[in-house]
Order: sequence, then structure tokens, then C-alpha cells
Amino acid sequence: MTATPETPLPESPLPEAPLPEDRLPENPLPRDKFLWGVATSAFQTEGAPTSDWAHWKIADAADQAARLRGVGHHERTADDLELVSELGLNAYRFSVSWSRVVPRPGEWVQDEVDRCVNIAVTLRQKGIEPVVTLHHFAAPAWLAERGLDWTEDAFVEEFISFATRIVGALRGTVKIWLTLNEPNVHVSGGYLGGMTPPGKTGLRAAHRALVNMLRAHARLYTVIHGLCPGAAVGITHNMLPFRPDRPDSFLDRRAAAILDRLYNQSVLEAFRTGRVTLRLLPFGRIAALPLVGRLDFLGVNYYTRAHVNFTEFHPSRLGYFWEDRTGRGLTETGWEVCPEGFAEVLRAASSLGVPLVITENGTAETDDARKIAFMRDHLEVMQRCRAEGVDVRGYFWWSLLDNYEWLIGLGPRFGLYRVDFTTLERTRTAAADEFAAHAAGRSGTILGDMGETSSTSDQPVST
Ligand code: GCO
Repeated sequence: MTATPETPLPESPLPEAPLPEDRLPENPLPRDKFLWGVATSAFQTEGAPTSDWAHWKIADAADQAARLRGVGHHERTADDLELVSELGLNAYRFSVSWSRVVPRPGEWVQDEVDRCVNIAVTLRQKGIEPVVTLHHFAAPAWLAERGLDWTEDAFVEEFISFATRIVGALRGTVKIWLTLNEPNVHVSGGYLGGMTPPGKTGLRAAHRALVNMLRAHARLYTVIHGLCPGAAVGITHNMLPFRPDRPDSFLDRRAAAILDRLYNQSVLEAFRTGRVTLRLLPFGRIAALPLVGRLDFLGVNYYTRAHVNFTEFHPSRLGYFWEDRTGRGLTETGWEVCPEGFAEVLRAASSLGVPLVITENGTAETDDARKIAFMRDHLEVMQRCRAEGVDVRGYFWWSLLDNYEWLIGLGPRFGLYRVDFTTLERTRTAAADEFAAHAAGRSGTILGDMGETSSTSDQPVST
């Protein structure tokens, strides 16, 4: 079996829906049921021996092992889902491992699909809304071996074929979908900067990859609504405010504006106008795609802000840096803690006119007090933005567990549950208690009025 569009994966009948449709919520994103969740991704929690990431620039034996098994989530799935339940949350975001489901050309591992269906069914039985990401960075290694990546139409066809069958399998249980995780990060790392698979560099490849990712989103939007009536279909977008290093420098301001356009605005503009550009100057490559109206909500991922100095600036390296300019210190990944930037990106994202879901916010801190301070400050900013009228319908902490961090490995502590990286034992942290209290409306802060974790409302999602 080859990976070309002429010879796609064999068709198979769509599986029966595991739960009757009438047990699914009418509207998965009603205004009065705020989603409180945690987010994970398949590769980072369970590894993937047949993925492009399994052999990509391995640092050492520990790194290699982590790429193969993550933090053992594949073997501990039921126990880990119980941890979500113990937090009292009403939503959980996870991704389906493309490379585990399609490990070799033409192969389809139904057990892996059934496992995902079971995760979704288990969550729903626990009163937790499953939110499924169809592509979270890692892809099957065999595609790379054939020279296929997001710059190639054949790759797009393989992904659409995989994703369509997954939606068919999960359609009776899942209503909230994320087609792709952070196209801007995937394109910056893999096609512009060459730091992540497939390791390409250059604006041409980056533009082609971005166009193809957004084309896949547009097609899947229609596929998902066709298979899953009443679904909410979104995409996640990592947003990063860029600050001129020296505010009085015209060149620093120009460089910051260029990076903002490349990194933040290109995706927003694509959904606003249907035009996909990666422009360094007022001219550049433009593609037109049917994206307008094909987004039910935008998933915003926010962690930090960046500083830009023209002398360091280079489009393929992006050339930004982090520095502690708010006095809150840097995180374990070296990122500036900047809740003010969160307000900025939420306001910018809301200009799209679709509801927002914070699909990732979090920080790597071993010190729980620092993690809790980050959480409170960012939740407070979110609440202020909501009071201003920014339509935020959910907040997902990154992450449930400490896990594999791209390009770093097992180290940074993003989890609400601490993972012993040797024994893989999970331990609840004080940050988990804090998050559970916010979700239950027991936080005693200004967030107390938004802690509803259940509702029967079925107002349509306004777009
Ligand atoms: C991303 C991803 C996550 C990361 C998280 C922390 O934003 O890159 O969605 O997979 O692990 O953001 O870096």
C-alpha cells in the first residue's frame, strides 16, 4: 500500500455509535456551562514508537525511552482518567495518536481506535466532556520515510483519511473537536526553523505547510459536521505577544510587528478573510481557502510573551527571547510569567467573533506556590476579560500530568499530578487542589461566580 492519494487507505464501514445520539448534549458549548478541564496530548503522555518523533534528534537513553512510552499513560489510562475525575472537572482534552492507529502504510489498528472510544465513553460516564484533538504534532514515521510532510498533498490526503475514520468511530460520544493543534507552532518549528520534524527551513515550505494544514481544517470542518450533527469544531492557536526589546527603537518595533504578523495574525487573518499569507513585507505568497465560517470556536493556548531585538531578528529563527521584566521570575522552561499578555491575546483572539476556549494555559514549576500564583493570576485575567465581554467558554490547564516536553524531554513540571519519572508513580499536588477549587467555584476569589460544572442549557453556539 502506498501513501499517495491515488491509493488511499481501504474504506471501512463507519463503526456503530457506542452511545445513542440522544444522550449527547444538544450544544456542547453553551454559554452557561463553563468547561473546566485539563489538556494532554498522546505523544507526550504515552510516546509513539512508530512516529516521526520517536527518532528525532534523541539526546540520550532517557530521552529515547520517553519518546517510546511518554509517562506510561497507555498502560495507565483508566487510572489517569480517574485522576481527572478526582479533580471534579467537567472536560478533558486528549489527542488520538495517528502513528499508533496507522503504524505502517495501509494498516489500521482497530484496538487503538477502540481504546480512544473507551476513553471518550468512560469520560462521558463520569460526566466529563471529551474534547478530541485529531493532530497534535507527531505523525507516522513511514510518511516521513516516503518524503511526505505537510508540504505535500499526499500527506494531507492521508491525514484526512485517518481523521475521517476517527471521527466516524467517536461520533457517538464526542461533540467537541479540535482538528489541529497550533499550526503556527508546527510550522515555525518544523518548516521555518527546522528544530522539529520534518526539519525544513524556509518561508516557502512554511507557507505551503500552513496552507495545507488550514486546508485540512476546512475539509474536516465539513466532514465532522456531516458525521456528527451539533458538533463544535475548533482549532488551537498558540498566541505570543511580541514586545520590542527597546520600545524607543523603530527597528525593534518593526521586528516585533513582523513576528506578530507571522506567528499570531497569519492564522487569525486566514479565518477572518480566507487568505493565508506568511508575509515579511507587505507582499508575499497568498493562498485563498474556504475558511470563513468554518470555525465554531477558537482554542487559545497561552503561556508567555516574547521580546524582540532587531539585531537578533531572523525570520527563520524567529529570533525572540524571554526575559523576566515583570519581576515574577522565569519558569522552568525559561519563560517569562506575564498574565498581562494573556489579556492581550484574548482580546486579539476575540476579534474573530467566535467563542473562545482556553485550550492550554499552564506553567512548568516544581514549586507549587509559584504554580498556584500563575494559575490564580491567569484565571483572574480571564475573568476580567469575560466581564469585559470576551466570550470565553472554557479553560483547560496544561497539563493533567508532568509529561514529555517537546525538545526538552522529561523535566519540566507542567502537571497537576507530579510524575516520578523513574517509577512513573503519580502524586497529587497542591496545584491540583487549587484547580479543583476553582472548577468547583470554591476558590474564594472573583472567580467564585463562574464555577458551574453542570448545566442542561442547549442554546446554539453562536459563531
Ligand atoms: C504546545 C503544545 C503542548 C506543549 C505545551 C507546553 O503548545 O506546544 O500544545 O504540547 O507541551 O504547550 O509547551
